[in-house]
Amino acid sequence: MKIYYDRRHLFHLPMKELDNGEWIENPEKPERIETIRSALEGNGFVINEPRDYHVSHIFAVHTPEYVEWLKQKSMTVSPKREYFPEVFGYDKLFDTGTPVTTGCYIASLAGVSTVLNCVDSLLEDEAVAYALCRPPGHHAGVATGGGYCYFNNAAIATKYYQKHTRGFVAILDLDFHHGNGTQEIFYYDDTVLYVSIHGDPRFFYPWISGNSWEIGEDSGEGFNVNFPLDGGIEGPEYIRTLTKALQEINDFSPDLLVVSLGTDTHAADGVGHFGLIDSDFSMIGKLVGEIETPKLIIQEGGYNPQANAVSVLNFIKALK
Ligand code: OKP
Ligand code: ZN
Repeated sequence: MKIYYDRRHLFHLPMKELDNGEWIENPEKPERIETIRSALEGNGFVINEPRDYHVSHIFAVHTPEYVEWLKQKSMTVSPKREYFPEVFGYDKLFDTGTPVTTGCYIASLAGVSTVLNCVDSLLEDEAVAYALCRPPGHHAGVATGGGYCYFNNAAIATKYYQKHTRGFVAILDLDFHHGNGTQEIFYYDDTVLYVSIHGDPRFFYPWISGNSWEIGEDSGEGFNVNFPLDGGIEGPEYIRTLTKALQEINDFSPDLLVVSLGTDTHAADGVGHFGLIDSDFSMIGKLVGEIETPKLIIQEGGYNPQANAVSVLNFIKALK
């Protein structure tokens, strides 16, 4: 088990989010990752610092125009301010929770390095790797950022792995929110299976995607599987759904399993709306661990720092 963490995530300090007409404190805070780091260290796990990777690995997923736009905006915004989209479409952010900050580009780039280092460790025969990164990634699309995400870590890791192996990859997205970005990126792709369990988009962010009838298109048809669930569901229903999701993954028989691990499914999370408790994450880790492929676990959401620490620790300890 290899864990990678890059402290440059600390450079990204979003302050506020326009939520339903109100300015709220942006929940995507450094602390949500720092508590996980100390819990892992306190339990004897070794945390590794990644090496840097060239930005071109990102171009396998995101357009150079988008990456360059983010870099330029991030480098010109004042450290005391943050930039919100003014004209949607011109500005390449699709919501008002994902400002450009002075540190967002460098932090996102460092996050990509954590996942690529994880992939390299798996290519060198490690069985499991965990990328303890922020900001999260699964809402970022080919040419858009949103949902606190700028670069799609799971997608970039998948493309990097495939560049080296031509292998088949299953992505299991366990964040409370549907990973619209990851779905978009692989929607026409039959070499990547995307499976997600999330709050029903009729009631929850990101609203635009995550329905069960979104199954992929053209050669990608059948390689996108969504399990939307009602708010408030608890362990037993979640585990029943997870069992179905894992069956889909087993049928696909991937060479690599990527888990987008959002811990905002915990009952104590203020952004997600499920009712999972600490011990549910042990069960989830145990069941995911039964998939017999190398595994890359990527941190996505999770906004209660204390709940994050316990959830991730329980998940990681139960993974075999
Ligand atoms: C990111 B991730 C609800 C506001 C929601 C954005 C939530 C992004 C979640 N009124 N703001 O998937 O954890
Ligand atoms: Zn989420």
